Amino acid sequence: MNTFQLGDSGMPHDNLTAVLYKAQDMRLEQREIPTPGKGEVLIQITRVGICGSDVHYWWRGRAGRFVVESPIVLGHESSGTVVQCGPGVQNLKPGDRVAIEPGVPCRSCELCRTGRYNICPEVKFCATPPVDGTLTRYYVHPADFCFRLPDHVSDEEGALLEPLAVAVYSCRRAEVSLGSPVLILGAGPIGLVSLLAAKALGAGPICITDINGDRLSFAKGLGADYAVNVKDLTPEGVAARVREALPSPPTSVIECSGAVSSYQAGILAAGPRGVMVTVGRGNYEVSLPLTTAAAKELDIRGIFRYANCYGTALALVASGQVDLSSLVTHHFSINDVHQAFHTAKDGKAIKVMIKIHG
Ligand code: 572
Ligand code: ZN
Repeated sequence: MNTFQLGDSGMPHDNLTAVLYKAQDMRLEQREIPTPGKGEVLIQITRVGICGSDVHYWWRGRAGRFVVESPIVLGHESSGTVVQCGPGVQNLKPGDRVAIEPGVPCRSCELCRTGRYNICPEVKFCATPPVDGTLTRYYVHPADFCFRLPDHVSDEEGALLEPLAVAVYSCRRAEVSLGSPVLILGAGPIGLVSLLAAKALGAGPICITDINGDRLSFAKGLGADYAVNVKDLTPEGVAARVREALPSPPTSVIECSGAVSSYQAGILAAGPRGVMVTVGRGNYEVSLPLTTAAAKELDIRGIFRYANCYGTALALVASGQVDLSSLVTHHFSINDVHQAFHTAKDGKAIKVMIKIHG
């Protein structure tokens, strides 16, 4: 049954949208409801999670090299219900609930054709300037970047497939595997979903670090074997504590904090022939003990979002191997979007979820 508001034309008319004009200036306003083109679907958005990058754009007007220069709609962790299909859409129909993979590449360059579409130079990613995101009631997206949710997977879980896709990709790139000792640096949302993904892959024992004791307790509750508080520790001190905790040095290190000292600690703690992936973002330039990395033949690998991970993320949730539900600590309606962003910025929440419909 349709729950969206219908105008005289039989189409919905309320398209309340959260538009960021500049740093700390987000306004709720009505926008035209877009029409799906060839291969696209119109989606009634139901849930949008707030990511750290959304908070950066909102509070500072920029994130990394991307700057808010004209009004932009934030939000890239999203799910919704298809309400209209454009010409040629075969895989979806009105009424289907979907998770939205937010990065759409050119599909034709060498990187796209070889499966690394996340680093396609033409990729258009929701809520990365100048591309609008999903904090809106109605949104158009290519149908093949939408993943139909089975009935037992909630819209909230659908939205959380986005950070889980980051974790799936990180675990793949870090070669996390059955019985492998893993170190996760940083117990924010990405560190926590990486923990869940690594556990689902059968890895272990898993050691996680943070400077916040509450986050570490949360991580323990999610199944971390060891939680190390690294506040006031040097990188050498962190590495020593990790090596005391784990029975053998980690073969996979997933850096999710972006702190220089954390990168350094990861290199020092990693086992010989290990892999360290850099998911966290921090300073443009970072000083690293590269000689130590070389001496143990550590592979340091970059991470840029993900490619080909949404299907796996959905399968992990649908099969019950990953339970994301406890990560959402705060809920808000789109009408309270400002309060939602303040809560996300405060740092006490794990994941803030915005309800748009339903
Ligand atoms: O969920 C995807 C995602 N990717 C992030 C950050 C937040 N969420 N990345 C880190 C920052 N880069 S960026 O290129 N940028 C600010 C757009 O430096 C993108 C990937
Ligand atoms: Zn994100």
